[in-house]
Amino acid sequence: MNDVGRARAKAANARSLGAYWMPFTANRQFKAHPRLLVAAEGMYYTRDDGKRVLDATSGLWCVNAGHGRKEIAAAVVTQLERLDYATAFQMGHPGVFALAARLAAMLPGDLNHVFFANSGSEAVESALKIALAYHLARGEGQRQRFIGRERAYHGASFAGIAVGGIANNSKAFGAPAIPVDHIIHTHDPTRAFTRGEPETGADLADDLERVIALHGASTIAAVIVEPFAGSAGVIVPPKGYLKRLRQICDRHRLLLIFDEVITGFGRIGASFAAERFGVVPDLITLAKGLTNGTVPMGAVGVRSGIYGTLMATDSPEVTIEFAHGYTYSGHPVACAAAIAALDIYENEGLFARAGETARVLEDAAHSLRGLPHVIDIRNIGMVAAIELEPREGRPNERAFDAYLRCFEKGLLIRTTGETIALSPPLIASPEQLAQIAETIGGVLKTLD
Ligand code: PXG
Repeated sequence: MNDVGRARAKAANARSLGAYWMPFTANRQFKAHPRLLVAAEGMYYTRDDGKRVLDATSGLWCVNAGHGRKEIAAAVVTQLERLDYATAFQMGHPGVFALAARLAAMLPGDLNHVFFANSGSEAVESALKIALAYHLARGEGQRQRFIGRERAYHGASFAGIAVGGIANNSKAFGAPAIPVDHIIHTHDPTRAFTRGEPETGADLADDLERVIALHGASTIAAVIVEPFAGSAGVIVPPKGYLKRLRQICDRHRLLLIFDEVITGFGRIGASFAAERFGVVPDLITLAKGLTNGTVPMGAVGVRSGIYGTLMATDSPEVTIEFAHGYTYSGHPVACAAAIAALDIYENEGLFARAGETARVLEDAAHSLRGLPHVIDIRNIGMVAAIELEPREGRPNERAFDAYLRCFEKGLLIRTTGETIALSPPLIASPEQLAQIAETIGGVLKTLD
């Protein structure tokens, strides 16, 4: 193709890609150098040029059982043909009750009730509202403040960015929509290259006491944390940290919300991180792996005492106890997809398998220590992070270059800031995990 031909092709390309405003994407860069995925099966995507791409990110932390699962597709088709939609308000359908019961049985402790939403963001929003409504129903309506943690991601809603701890996600959107404060994060560069949970640092949880003293416990509704921070670069909690947070919340009667949108459904070798860390939260938010990423769905697991309090009202029976919900809460198709996904997880023992394969991923990731630019490697369960030294004056550029070069070489990774985050499907073979590390290692050697 000559220069004119190339210019024409580029212009046509720009026209056809222009209409779509891509989320959390460098739109100009993408549209100049598009990356398109057209199919997926097992551990691999297929690009529009036919090349296969090994998926080291489970899509976006969601396709835990691997791509193209026929059982889910069949369940979705059957459901669409039988009952395509049923209103969630003042009406039910069998699938949503079955799914709620199934999740309640999986959830730890007495988290026996489930509220449905359509994404992680909506699950977080719903959990925060449940916390406020609960305190109001108990006569403590002055408890309105939420405590998040620095470097947390809790979705893109106004409430989510308020409790979240990533300035880049909130700085364009005005003052926080709800009263919030934040405890310090647990990342400590002096513990670089720690395998799994750091031995020391549980006392970082005591920062919650500082924030409580600042505002007064009686004004605080809940504390929300990701058991380990995902999007902000995989920050693994020190041993005992989450138990200590739980104790402090109990002491001050604050609800504890675990945002398990990433950490749930086997990601760290258990149904939920709560189980793995031996800490029962009051509310738990879920999404992503709930349907193996196939159909959007979010959910909130709720302890019996909270649900019971909101139902124990003197108002007439026809009163709506909790004025919140979505047109697509508990959508029949999402429920069918979720039940099929849970069946796969169970039948294939994928959560236990993830616990085993985690060791292989840990070794593969830490084998990159000593390569150019690598300043830290962290891991937990089927998650690993490789943090790179930033280029001087050009933040995030080196990691993004690594992302682009890996994609050229047929590997999909995720980068967040200076960190490469790996979260492969739980079905990954040891050979595929070795391949992931080998490709990244090769790319790191070529990066300036
Ligand atoms: N909570 C957590 C802990 C999440 O990781 C959400 C809530 C929001 O979920 P929805 O479904 O509304 O997107 C998430 C989402 C990344 C990345 O780069 C992670 C997410 C979203 C976008 C990017 O790691 N997680």
